[in-house]
Amino acid sequence: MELMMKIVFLLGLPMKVPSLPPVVKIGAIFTEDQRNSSSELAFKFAIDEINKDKTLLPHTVLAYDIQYVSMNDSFHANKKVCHQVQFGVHSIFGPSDPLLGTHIHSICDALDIPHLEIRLDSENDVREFSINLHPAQNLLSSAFEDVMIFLNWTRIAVVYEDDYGLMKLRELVRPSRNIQLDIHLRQANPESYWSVLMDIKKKEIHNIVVDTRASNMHHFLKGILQLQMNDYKYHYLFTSFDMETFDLEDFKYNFVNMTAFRIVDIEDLSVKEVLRNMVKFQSSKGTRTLNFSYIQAEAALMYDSVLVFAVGLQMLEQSHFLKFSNVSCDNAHPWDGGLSLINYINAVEWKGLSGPIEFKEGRRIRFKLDLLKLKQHALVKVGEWHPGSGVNITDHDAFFDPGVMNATLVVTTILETPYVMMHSGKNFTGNNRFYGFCIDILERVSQEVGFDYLLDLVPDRKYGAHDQQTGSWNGMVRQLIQHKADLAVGSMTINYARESVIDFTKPFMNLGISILFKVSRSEQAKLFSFMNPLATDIWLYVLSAYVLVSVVMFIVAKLSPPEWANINNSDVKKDRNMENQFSLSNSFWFTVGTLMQQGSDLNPKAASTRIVGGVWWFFTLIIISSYTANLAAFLTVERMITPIENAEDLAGQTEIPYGTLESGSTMTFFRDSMIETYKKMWRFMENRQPTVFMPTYEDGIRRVLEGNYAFLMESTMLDFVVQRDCNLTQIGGLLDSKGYGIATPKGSPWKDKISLVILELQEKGEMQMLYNKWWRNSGETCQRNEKKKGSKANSLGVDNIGGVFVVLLGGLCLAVFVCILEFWYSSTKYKKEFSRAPRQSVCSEMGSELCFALKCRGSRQRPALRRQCSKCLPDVTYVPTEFKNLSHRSQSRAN
Ligand code: CWD
Repeated sequence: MELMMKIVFLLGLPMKVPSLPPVVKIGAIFTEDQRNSSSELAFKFAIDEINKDKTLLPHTVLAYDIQYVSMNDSFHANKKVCHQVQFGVHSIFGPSDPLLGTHIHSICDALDIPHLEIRLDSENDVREFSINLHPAQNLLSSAFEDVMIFLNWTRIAVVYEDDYGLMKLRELVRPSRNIQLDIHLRQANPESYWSVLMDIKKKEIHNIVVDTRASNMHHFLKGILQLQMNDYKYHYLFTSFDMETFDLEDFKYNFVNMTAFRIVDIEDLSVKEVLRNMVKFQSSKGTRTLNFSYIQAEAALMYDSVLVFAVGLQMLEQSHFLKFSNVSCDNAHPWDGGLSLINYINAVEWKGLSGPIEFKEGRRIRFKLDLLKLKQHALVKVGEWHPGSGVNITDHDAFFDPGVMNATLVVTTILETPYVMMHSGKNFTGNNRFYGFCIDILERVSQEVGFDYLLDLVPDRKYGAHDQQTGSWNGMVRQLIQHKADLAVGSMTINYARESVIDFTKPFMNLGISILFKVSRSEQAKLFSFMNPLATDIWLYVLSAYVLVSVVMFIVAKLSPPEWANINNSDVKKDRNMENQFSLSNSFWFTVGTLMQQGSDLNPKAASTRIVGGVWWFFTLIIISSYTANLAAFLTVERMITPIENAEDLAGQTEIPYGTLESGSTMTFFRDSMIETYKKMWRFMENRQPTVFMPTYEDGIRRVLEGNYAFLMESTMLDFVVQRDCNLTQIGGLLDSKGYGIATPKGSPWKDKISLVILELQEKGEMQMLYNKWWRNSGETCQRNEKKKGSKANSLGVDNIGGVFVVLLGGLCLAVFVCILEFWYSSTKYKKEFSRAPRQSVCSEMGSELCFALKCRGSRQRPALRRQCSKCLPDVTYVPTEFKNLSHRSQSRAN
């Protein structure tokens, strides 16, 4: 039916001859407190407008009857409505009171009289004869929820005034919504606002949803002022659509956050036009409830409801005949024209003072809410909310732009050289007491972002650690969580646990944990420290090379013919008594002489022996020069005895206790680590008595200097102390990697602004300049440390000089090969000379030669060329077996 009406209307096809009575009567119910209110005015003005308009209902005049009822007096309200019904009204308007509205609706429903309402209906059920212009409660709840999601609210207080207020907000506070909210519900009235607000303040809840009567709003606002809950930390979300009508002058300059929706866009030109006419109308009636700049939502809805009724009538006029309403409460007989009228009103699509209007089953499904935020000059529109499309924020800075707030922030800090230090003496007061790297950064940041600050030391002198037993935090983290400070500045490490309860800016410094230890004593000079330049295995290899080369020299020399010289210096062919200078002892003497760079009288003559000599000389050259160079390094470098080299060494021993700063991120790093070595270290630290956790890092350094203690500390600080105290040193590298940041309470509007400045300072190099100022540009730097750092001498091992052994072996192989060639050449030549000599292979000849050399040990006479072995065996000429026969024959021939 409804659809059919719409289609007929749109096509402009009348179903039957249109006709409206010349006077259409309507009734309105207002509560006593609405007498002469803007709503009543808007009602009358709307009727006046419609009656004057010659296009809307040209042949019909609207006549109205207004009745006033007391709040909660449903009996008289019902009686008055019945009276209006008797009078023949075609519809009833109002009241806006939810409870009275329900009673009156039941009469309209029973008599089929259209009921045009402007109240927030907490019921979601369909009401057949009701057209409600107020946005439905479930849609409003979605709007508030979207804003809370946008604002990242996690903990809120809801202040409502009467039970109906709670019913109104029940969608909002219902669990299992899209957001996880910690909600504190508080019912309040003007007498209890103060105590309720005080309670909220004590609980440190900063996000508050306020649902109070418009008439009591000024009491509530007064309470906020009295309790000084009017700074930027607090955010109030009002459910009223009329925040623009309240005096917020006292709140504009304290940066308190106040947010609300409005349903009337007073900047809209058509709204302004209607308002102007309404004000003129009001003047003609002699009342002064409206001004040109705003109108209450209720009045706007009332105006729109009358217009919607008139448009519905107009639509009905084109297709229906509007019957007289001749019903009465007495016989409860419904009006048969009511259904058509309500259907036509339900089909109206209109743009009124309260924005676009469209209904579905009497409920308003189209409207627009403007999101307002209090800024310094006024409440300004910062976004919109539409059913179905959610919140669209057009001015993010209104919520997160701390730059415009010239606020004074409380900054908590902790003393730690060179980050934050303190001047002593009475001349320094307030912020001037503090100086250091972080104070310089804070000063730059405050200038750029535009805030003043008050620096104060954290009472418990701790950075902040989570107590796993009590679940509470201490130190600067606690100050931020409790909103006792707005910023925490110092060497405050960003870590997972902290980031889940507070916010951090981008890091301004990067670091890791390292080990601080006392510089070890110099190593005592040792009797055999001359051995240090070469590793032990190199010494052994040199010794082996010496033996090998000497033996090879001996063998090669024996086999190599040019090494054999005539004893008598006579003709070699005639005198076969030859000698060889490379006996075994001479060979060893030759190699040791060259190894010691002294030489010997022995000079190799054959190519093979010269090759052996050459590679050996090369070998000794490299070994001796490497040894000499490294010896120089060893003599200039002080050798340190370091019992630990890294964290694993620390973990693997129990003699040297080690610890961290108490309640700092270094301690929690070990406590929460999943790495086995660090877990082990934590178990050690936890159980060690007396405690290894130091209350300040100065105590840690003092204990390190006392000896037998390693302090696990942050590398930036470690650099600082090691540069200044030559007795301290860093052991090993970094165990982790992290950064220092400026901490803020969760959701703080300052975080992003400060992060931007930090990034800017880093990119411009100012951060590095500040670092140099506090770390490097001080005369206290320890020089010895610098010198020691790069000058550590190590024994030369196979990795360094192993190649020379390879060259030596290659040379020896070459020498043996050349020796074989020489021997083969000589042997061939001899056989040609003595053609009668029996044929013998080179190998067996070499074997014989070697055998001869070994048997004769010191002999320098050579059998292969058939020299006599007079010295070896004076009576026997040593001849290899193959030559024996020939030798005998030549001897018998000689005899
Ligand atoms: N902090 C720490 O835990 N160890 C250290 O060596 C130093 Cl110098 C400081 C504190 C840490 N920066 C924190 O924020 O907890």
